[in-house]
Amino acid sequence: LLNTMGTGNSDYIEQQEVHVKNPHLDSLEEDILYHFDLGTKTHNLPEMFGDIKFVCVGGSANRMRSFAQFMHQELGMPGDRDDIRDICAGTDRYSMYKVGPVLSISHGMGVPSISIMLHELIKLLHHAHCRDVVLFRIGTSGGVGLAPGTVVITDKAVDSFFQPQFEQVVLGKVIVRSTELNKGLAEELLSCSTEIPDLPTAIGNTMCTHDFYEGQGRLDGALCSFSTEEKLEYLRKAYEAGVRNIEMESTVFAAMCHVCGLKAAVICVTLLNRFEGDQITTPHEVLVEYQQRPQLLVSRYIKKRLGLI
Ligand code: R2B
Ligand code: URA
Repeated sequence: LLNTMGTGNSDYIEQQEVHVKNPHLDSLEEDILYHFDLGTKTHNLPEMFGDIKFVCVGGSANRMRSFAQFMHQELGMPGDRDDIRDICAGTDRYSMYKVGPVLSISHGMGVPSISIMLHELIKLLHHAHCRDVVLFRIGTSGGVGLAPGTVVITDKAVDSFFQPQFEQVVLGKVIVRSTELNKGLAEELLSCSTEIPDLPTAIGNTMCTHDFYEGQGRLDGALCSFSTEEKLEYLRKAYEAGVRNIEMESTVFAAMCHVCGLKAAVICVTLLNRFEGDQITTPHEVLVEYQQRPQLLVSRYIKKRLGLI
């Protein structure tokens, strides 16, 4: 890349545009981001979103509102944190909140739900001419051999065969994409975690499945086709392959960010240790506190990057 800014500042050279990888988009006169209730003709996307540097996504709409309110406080933003409005209020598919350079969006559960959101999010960042954006998925997961409440920073996002890839059927054929995440970012997050008291954190592989019950080897679904021994054997194999937690979105998140040149990380707290059980029996207040842990970590990273600490 050429340093066209004429500042001699090497930071500019590293700045990355968001790449959409679709030649057909150029010929669209208008792009309607249907599930966000936003569009290139109805909204001034560069004005609304051009200053975004950090995007945080997570499954639940309420949790992503709480994260936005938390960031409002942490960044010392003016106004009342309770007044932050849902930019996607025109649709109940996803919720979106903007706090200065931070965008917080919900993605629902599972690969199809997050993948629809990511198509529209990546196009939004592209239409808004955002540069140098970092994406985080903050979520919950089942731990594999870790104490409940441990924060796992994903090294590799792997599929149910422990392979670092995401497979998608396109026009009746399987397309395979790499799920490589940014190693430097994971290391930086791990280093931030050591500065926060009482935040047990590990780096490990995250397994992404297409189901919460049988797909994650649970014995407590409406259906179960295997024995307790078979379940434990699978979890042991996962552990040996470096898997430390299981969730339902990481592979497609990593794959889409990788293709589009977005620096990305996955940070999920474990709600239970799957070697010990399947049901989530932890009290509600404890679960709420656990779910704040990835938020604390990402907030610290953002504040450091903004020079606030
Ligand atoms: C973690 O939690 C959800 C299932 O309970 C799912 O979205 C995930 O990845
Ligand atoms: N989310 C998952 O996908 N699995 C768990 O076990 C817990 C949360």
